[in-house]
Amino acid sequence: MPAHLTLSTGFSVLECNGKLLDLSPLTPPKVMGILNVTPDSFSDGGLFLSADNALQQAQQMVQEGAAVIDVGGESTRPGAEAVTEQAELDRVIPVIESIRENCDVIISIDTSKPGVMREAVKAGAGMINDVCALRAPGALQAASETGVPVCLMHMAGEPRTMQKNPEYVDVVQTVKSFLQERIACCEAAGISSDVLLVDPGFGFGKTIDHNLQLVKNLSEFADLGKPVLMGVSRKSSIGALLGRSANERLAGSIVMATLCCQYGARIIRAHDVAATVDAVKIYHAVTHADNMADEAHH
Ligand code: YH5
Repeated sequence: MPAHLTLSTGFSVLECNGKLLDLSPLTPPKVMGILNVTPDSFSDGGLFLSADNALQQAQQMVQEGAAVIDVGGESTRPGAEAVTEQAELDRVIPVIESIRENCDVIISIDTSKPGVMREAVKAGAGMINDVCALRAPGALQAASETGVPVCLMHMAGEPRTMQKNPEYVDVVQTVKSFLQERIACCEAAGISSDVLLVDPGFGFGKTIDHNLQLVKNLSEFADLGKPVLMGVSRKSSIGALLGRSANERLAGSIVMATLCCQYGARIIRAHDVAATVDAVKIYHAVTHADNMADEAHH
């Protein structure tokens, strides 16, 4: 049996602000659909139209099988500039309220700011996805007060500069130790051990080779005893390996996501929800194929 099935079956169902997220190994990995609400995602730029467009995108992703919608108002792409708390609130809060009113889905807030965490959960978010792993001043306290599950992601440096010259002696051990330390900080801050998720942060201060090592050794992160979330969708390492631009990376992203599942990921963060849901279903069917089934039917 693969290690991730024998070692990490402890977690199963997460309570996300009134909605349940079943992560038990008896069900396929879940897909988290990406919903960017940054001005550059919309040609018109108007806030009202943005909220409307965002709801339509969310509804589409829910129809395609997303279990979670990850709403982000601060671009964390390599090279991106920071945004003020008020600007981020203005972008994400109307979108979260609208999704909560219109869709039966768990909403994740992609933020590092304590004020945004608080307001987003009040507005209906059921999970916090923080690429800074609650390192911002006040973030541990804010997340603790909300009580919702938190995804702790590893990032070396900050988005503006993180891809300059990433270096590690051992990327897997460095990232694993970092996540272990953040888990300890969360527990010390009163965050329940069983609401934490971990993510090695594919593409965040890592070279292509670093990213490949993280995928190949993902079961090490599952060994932390928390559900593993992984985001590889359309990322530049996939582009570089294939020589493909962002809109040509679907097949590469799907294979990479499937491998992440094989190595123990329980949630896949993706732009292309329908194709990713197909992948996790096929992964699950093969993984749970019953060798005795033919005989039983005779
Ligand atoms: C993640 O992995 N990623 S934002 C560059 C791209 C394509 C996509 C150059 N938030 C993650 O999606 N949260 C982001 O093409 C995340 N894990 C978690 N937990 C970056 C992104 C992207 C960047």
